[in-house]
Amino acid sequence: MRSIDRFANKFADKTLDKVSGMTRRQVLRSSLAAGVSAGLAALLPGAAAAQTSGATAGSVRVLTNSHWGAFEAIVSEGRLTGVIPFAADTHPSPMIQNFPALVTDRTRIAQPMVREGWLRRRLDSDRTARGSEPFVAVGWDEALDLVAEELTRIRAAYGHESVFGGSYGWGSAGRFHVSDNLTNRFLALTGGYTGSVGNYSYGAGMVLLPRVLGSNQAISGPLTNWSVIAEHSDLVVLFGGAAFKNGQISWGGTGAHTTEPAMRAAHAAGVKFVSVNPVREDDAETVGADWLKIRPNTDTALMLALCHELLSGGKADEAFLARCTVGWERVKAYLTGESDGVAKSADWAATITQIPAEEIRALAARMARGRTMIMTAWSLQRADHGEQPWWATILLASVLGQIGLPGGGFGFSYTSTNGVGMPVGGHSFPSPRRGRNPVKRDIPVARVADMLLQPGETVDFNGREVTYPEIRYIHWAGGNPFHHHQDLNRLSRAWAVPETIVVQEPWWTATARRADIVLPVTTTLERNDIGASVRDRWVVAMKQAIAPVGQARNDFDILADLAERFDQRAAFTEDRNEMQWLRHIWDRGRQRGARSGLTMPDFDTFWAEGAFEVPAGNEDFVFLADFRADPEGNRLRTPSGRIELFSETISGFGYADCPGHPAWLEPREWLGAAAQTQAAPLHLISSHPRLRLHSQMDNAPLARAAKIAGREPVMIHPEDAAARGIEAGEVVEIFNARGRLLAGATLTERVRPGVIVVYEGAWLDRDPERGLDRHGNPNMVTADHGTSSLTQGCAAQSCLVQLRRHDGPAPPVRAFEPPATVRSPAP
Ligand SMILES: Nc1nc2c(c(=O)[nH]1)N[C@H]1C(S)=C(S)[C@@H](COP(=O)(O)OP(=O)(O)OC[C@H]3O[C@@H](n4cnc5c(=O)[nH]c(N)nc54)[C@H](O)[C@@H]3O)O[C@H]1N2
Ligand SMILES: Nc1nc2c(c(=O)[nH]1)N[C@H]1C(S)=C(S)[C@@H](COP(=O)(O)OP(=O)(O)OC[C@H]3O[C@@H](n4cnc5c(=O)[nH]c(N)nc54)[C@H](O)[C@@H]3O)O[C@H]1N2
Ligand SMILES: [Mo]
Repeated sequence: MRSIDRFANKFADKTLDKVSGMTRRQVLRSSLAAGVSAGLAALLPGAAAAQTSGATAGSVRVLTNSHWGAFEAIVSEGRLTGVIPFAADTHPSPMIQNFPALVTDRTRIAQPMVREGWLRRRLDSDRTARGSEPFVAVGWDEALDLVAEELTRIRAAYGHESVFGGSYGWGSAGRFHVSDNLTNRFLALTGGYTGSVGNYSYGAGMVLLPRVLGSNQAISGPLTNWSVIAEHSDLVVLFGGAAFKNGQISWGGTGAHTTEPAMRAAHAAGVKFVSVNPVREDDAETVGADWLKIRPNTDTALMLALCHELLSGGKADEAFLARCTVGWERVKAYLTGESDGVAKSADWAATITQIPAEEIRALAARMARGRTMIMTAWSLQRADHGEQPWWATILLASVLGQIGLPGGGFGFSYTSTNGVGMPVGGHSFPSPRRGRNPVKRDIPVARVADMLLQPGETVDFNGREVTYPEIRYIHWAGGNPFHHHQDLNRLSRAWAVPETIVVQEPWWTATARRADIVLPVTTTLERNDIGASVRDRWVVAMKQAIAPVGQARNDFDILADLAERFDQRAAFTEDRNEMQWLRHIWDRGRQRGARSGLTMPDFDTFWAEGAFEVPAGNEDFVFLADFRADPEGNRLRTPSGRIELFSETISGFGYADCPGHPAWLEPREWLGAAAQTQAAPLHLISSHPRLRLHSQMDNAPLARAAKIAGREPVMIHPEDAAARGIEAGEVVEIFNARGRLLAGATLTERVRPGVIVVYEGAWLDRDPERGLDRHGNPNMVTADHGTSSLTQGCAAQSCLVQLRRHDGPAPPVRAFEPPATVRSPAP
């Protein structure tokens, strides 16, 4: 590897030095002293190996990348024995230490498998037995023949749209082995499929923002840099922050973790933080944030009241509003109550948010006093009417009038994923194309169960209507819907609809267990790839470290063999093997880079060196500065060319659940709904997990060590626990009309009374008779409906439940026990 000095210099990110006034080394030392970083150790020669078990004489180190961070895999006699964080990463995620146990865990799928009932009886098999029947191990040729036969039969009988290839999910890092792209590519080449659009992360936001701001730059960046925030912001108001836990991860690969050091540096530079959150995240404490413990799902009311306070106090920036926005007069009439008879005052919002009116007034005054940056998390829009808190964020920033000024304005991703607000520029690498899909029938991604259960029905979506096709075949690769989708009892009913379900997976996840044909896939350590993310400055040569485990194969090779059965191999592979694809991807990325003035080495040099550091981009970048300076010359791509506080387009759709301007609309489920809270008096928040990525790595040591009584922890306020006679460490049951789950109680004053938190992603261990998950997946109780007719996003965060102690012996958890396999189908 490279020497410490070279790294210290290279990673001497001017940003941090400028804001902290410290040298790079001091920054590293101080964060280490604060106990947050193992990174400095990794920069010191020898120290890295010493702190990592498994490095022995004769072992080799192989650099690779992952969603959790880049690392060197230590390989000894063909086995992965340890992991060393990438030397340039000062804040590596502890999760990378999971890999040695994870790749050979007993939950790996050893070879292709077919559900016994399906193999024996095909169409007459009991489809509700998916997930409980044993599997029959088969050879690769037999498995792929079965897949090809089924696809052909079903397409011939019901048409190509009866094949669902929506296949949503995070898969693994790397530009080449992108499982859902490759699946779509195969299905498109062989006739087409019903696909999906959008995502679960910010499905409501990504449909709304193009109409309000003309693009999704406020999510995907570039956003105002942290260095600018550190220098110019007086105050950062975090709606749904700060959660360093989420900054551990970035889709596509993470060379260096920057969120936490950037926020710490801003704090050190004197920026003040306010965290509006039903949960006191300890990371907010790290940056000294004041905590406003808002009632869940009520941020829109708070934001409207802040606007009302600014307006009534003469602090609304009328000049900015007139020059850069449209619709202010209509919104003003709504804020004052002229249009609906209700003034959106601090007193009004206090009863909704349960934040005292004087605190709301004080916050409004504080925001107007200096330069204020508003950061709103993705989680806020993963709720009923999820577009409203985002639109209200833009309204509030517009009323403050600091959009486009250094350190002012807003942004949506700062605390939701790594690398946001860091100067990165000039590089992007293609993946194999999905190809042209002859079937033009995409559903909003989070409406998958509706589609399966309601074929022929029509749903509103972003000004058009989507009619659900009748699905007979599902092909899923790189996602785990039996973790990620809402109301898993309902999804179980929907999952019994298709005739055949094929899943490509490395591990026996809940979804793999519920397939008819299971095709085992390699992990990133068992193949070659290029790790790159637009949010990260490191492009990493991800070199194969170990041989495929069991009979696992790459998604690419599986799908190429399937394509061959349709005479499409050459079209699928473009006559390239893995390394030829990597060379092609690199060359294309290099050409793109050249167009934006970036000089990159040739592929062989990159591969030999192991990593390429993209130079820092413009570190003084301020989001919407050009637009503010000249709104006419730099029009936004909205109908008016300005920020649409009122949208004629959205208003024209006539959706009752999404009017033409930001508005407070009661969620279907929230703590202010007296009729509901009798049976379900607690609001369940299912945030993203600290010790895993969704369901990935739940089967690994870190997450498993954090279980309570073998189950996913639930955070409960001591008052709520006492009222139910619950003590720490006990097994509790969380339930509502949709379903139930068992979890392990932790008592903490970090949650607001009336709120409980269960992280998403525990591997499902469902008892079908009782509609109960024994292990603690919160999607057993979340509601499965769209955010609104406009956006149809995932609304998991609007969920009321009840809680009680589980009396008597708790059932054992079998989530990590592979399903039974039988040798051959019984006669
Ligand atoms: N209640 C609740 N539910 C939520 C959320 C929430 O906040 N609350 N958040 C939602 C959000 S934002 C998201 S993004 C989703 C995430 O949902 P998913 O993306 O479905 O979650 P993962 O667990 O990352 O699933 C990825 C799967 O891909 C597999 N995999 C990894 N690498 C490969 C590969 O190379 N090939 C193949 N074939 N498979 C591979 C992994 O083993 C894993 O099973 O969850 C959503 N669900
Ligand atoms: N470690 C880890 N990091 C991840 C992921 C992971 O699975 N694990 N997943 C990645 C993905 S796919 C995504 S989409 C992002 C998700 O990023 P986010 O959506 O931002 O993450 P969450 O953890 O769901 O929620 C963030 C914060 O919002 C708060 N919150 C919830 N409801 C409300 C509310 O009504 N009002 C207010 N004010 N706050 C609320 C929660 O308490 C939490 O502190 O994270 C990414 N990063
Ligand atoms: Mo996400």
